[in-house]
Amino acid sequence: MFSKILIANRGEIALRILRACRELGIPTVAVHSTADSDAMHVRLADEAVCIGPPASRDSYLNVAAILSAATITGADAIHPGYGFLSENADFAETVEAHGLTFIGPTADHIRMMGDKITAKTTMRALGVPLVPGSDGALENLEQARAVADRVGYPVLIKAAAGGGGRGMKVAATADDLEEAWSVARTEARAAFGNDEVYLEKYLDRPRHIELQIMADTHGNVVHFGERDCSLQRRHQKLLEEAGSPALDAKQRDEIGEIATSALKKLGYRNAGTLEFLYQDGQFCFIEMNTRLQVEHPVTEMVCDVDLVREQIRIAAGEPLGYDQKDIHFSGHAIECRINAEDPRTFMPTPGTISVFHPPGGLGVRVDSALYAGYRVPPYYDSMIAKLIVRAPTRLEAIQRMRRALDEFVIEGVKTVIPLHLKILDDPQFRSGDYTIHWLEKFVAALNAE
Ligand code: MV4
Repeated sequence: MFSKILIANRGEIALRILRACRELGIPTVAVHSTADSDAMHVRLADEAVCIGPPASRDSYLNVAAILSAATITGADAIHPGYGFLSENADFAETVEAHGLTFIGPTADHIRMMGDKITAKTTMRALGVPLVPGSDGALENLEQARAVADRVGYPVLIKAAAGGGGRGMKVAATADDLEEAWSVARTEARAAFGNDEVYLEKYLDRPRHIELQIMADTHGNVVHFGERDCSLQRRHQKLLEEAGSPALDAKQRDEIGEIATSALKKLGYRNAGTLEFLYQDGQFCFIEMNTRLQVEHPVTEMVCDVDLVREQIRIAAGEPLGYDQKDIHFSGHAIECRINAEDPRTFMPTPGTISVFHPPGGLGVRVDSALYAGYRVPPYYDSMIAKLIVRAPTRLEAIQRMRRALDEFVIEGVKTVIPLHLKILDDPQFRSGDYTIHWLEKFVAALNAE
């Protein structure tokens, strides 16, 4: 096992990783920018190193400073959390070249999945179902036209280097294809320095369902079921559930079997998430995330597993020690992301937290690095807390979440708590019948009132 872990992140996820390290008896090193000297992760870690000024590129993305911090403190492993350097293959490679362990997949697998075309080609070869579309990169407009004619309009042109909704263009009909093609290529070149694009049939009302995978270095691969992340606004997830209201245990077992056998053949290691669009009972793989995700707690709650602990054990070479039949799904979990934003305009509202009273009680979990008197800096993500509940059924989880949101007192900054309460009271949300477009329409209707 590791003798000391450096946590290359901030906020609630730095705390989350620190807690797993503590329970494993591993000392921790926090790194922080000058804007985060008073941050909770700095206070709670065994050691802390300042790695640069507020801007992320000078601190949390500063590879040389982070490696120096690891060297001077004698850390032997680095956990990247999510965001920042977590899906940077060069960083993973550099960490390992310095004789340290990167707590995550290999640099090669990060790179492979970072290219969305390679990711799809790989998954196709491994038997994972995909959205109908081009077989690899498109060379020219004529090829795009041929594929679009085959799969039928509307179609989407996506950037190979994109992901998370960046670099996508819809062509509703054949008349729109040329325009979509050139705009997508130009934008991809400007945004990513890579103008490779591919084409997919546009699914008009899918759900976003993702599957949590964990693989050790001894060839054992398991899944911890799915999360439904359809409630998003501008590609920012707001509320996630485990399991999906749209799936039953049989469908979960089927997609889980396909995904785990694919990743076993791939020789994948550590945590990973396969993202699917789910429509008309069909799973269509779109992307794979090679990191721990923000919404991992809902999975932890229904599976009673500590995913960060598993990541650390696997990185240290330990076997999982259990297999798929030992993983059981119990009840339903919901996560509400609490952002310091205006609940109508979604404008960030940095400022000083004057009152902080988190909720508690049975089945309630708060992942947050806030405290009363803390100043939310303007330089980073606006998510200040995650409120997670678990209950025997989905409706009980919804009731518990409403109760917990009512108890939650955060003063000094505006938050999206009022919006969450409205979502939880909506009959269509409560029925579980929603798609990736639901939240956008719900917010527009609220703002029209
Ligand atoms: C799609 C799609 C419809 N059809 N692909 C957006 C984020 C990126 N991960 C993939 N995205 C989409 N890909 C096909 N073939 C619709 C979306 C999409 C979306 C997906 C998941 C969650 C929210 C979304 C919001 C708008 C569009």
